[in-house]
Amino acid sequence: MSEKVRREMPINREPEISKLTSTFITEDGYERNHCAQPTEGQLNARTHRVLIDGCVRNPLNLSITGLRSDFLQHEVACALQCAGNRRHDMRTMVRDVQGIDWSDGAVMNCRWRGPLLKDVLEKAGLVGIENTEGTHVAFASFQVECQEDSWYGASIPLSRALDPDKEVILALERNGKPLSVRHGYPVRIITPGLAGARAVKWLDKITVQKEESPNYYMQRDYKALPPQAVDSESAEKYWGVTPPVQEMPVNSVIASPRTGETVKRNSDGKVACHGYALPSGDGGPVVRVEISTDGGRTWSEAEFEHHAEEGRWTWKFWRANVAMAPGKSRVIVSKATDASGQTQPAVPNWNLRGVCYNGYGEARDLTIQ
Ligand SMILES: Nc1nc2c(c(=O)[nH]1)N[C@H]1C(S)=C(S)[C@@H](COP(=O)(O)O)O[C@H]1N2
Ligand SMILES: [Mo]
Repeated sequence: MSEKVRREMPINREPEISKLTSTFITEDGYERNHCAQPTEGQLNARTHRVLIDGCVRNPLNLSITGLRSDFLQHEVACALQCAGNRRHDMRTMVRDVQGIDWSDGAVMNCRWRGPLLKDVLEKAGLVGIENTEGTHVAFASFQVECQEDSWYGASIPLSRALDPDKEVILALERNGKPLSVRHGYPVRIITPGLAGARAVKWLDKITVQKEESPNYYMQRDYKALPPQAVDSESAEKYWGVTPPVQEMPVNSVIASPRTGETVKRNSDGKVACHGYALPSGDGGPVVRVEISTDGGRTWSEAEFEHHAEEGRWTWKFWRANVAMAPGKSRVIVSKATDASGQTQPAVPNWNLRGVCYNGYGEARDLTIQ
């Protein structure tokens, strides 16, 4: 199978799962855009500025050189995933949903580097605002008009932005190199543990404010609506009362074998499987992955591959050899648990936009030989 381009314009693509899980640090990552990508010529690291405004004492107008040289550079390894990752499973396992039909590849595990958002906000100095629940730090990109709004924006609670342990950064580099245009050049937000939608690319402005970002993608998208919202019309009254997706749930996926495959057992009568597992928002790292071949009645524990870059925000790669008798229509499922005790449900609640699907990882319809 080749990589899948989900929508050409704007570009939305995910790598093929075997390629994605062939390296712990992802070079070729998925791309999710609600607008056309800015052109190379449009963005220029020498002239680009990030404005810091809102409830701050000294509004700042920061250059990329300034972001690099006036602040300590912080590196964080984390998974960045679209909240719509695995939407295909919610659509096929539960009920139809609205949104791009992502398989398991709308996630990448990278090293990101740049100043901590906290340090930038402290330089601007907060004023006239209390660090209460509703207080947010909003991110905006005005580079290209989006499909549903004229700009792209998102926000996170101020408390998260100010907490150095949450490692929210203005990323200038990915995997040791300056960002590419497709992943946010010259600067993007990285919010470990949170939905990719909050990691605003081509960042122009950061605003400390008393409410969430008013942007469409914060208010009318990326929300796990209650099951009573079954179509666009019935969803209307729930958008305003449903919180935006922030922390992502614990998850795991079986990268091999894949649904529909014919698998030859090893000489010891076992089937080799492997995949990735992701921690819940702040609950990482993943501490256990279990595999079942009898629909979840009994489980055996998978082994982790260890990597120098692994940490509380990264994915983990797991492997298992499971005993299976030859036969058709066989199923293998995986279940991850993280350090906070969060564990995957067999099937999560359905929601109209198909966000945050974290049912058991599944390989169905296997022929075992
Ligand atoms: N400016 C801007 N930032 C954006 C988006 C966008 O469309 N425009 N998409 C968001 C979404 S929904 C996701 S999942 C991630 C995807 O990041 P990537 O394209 O680098 O994989 O970027 C986020 N930041
Ligand atoms: Mo996304």
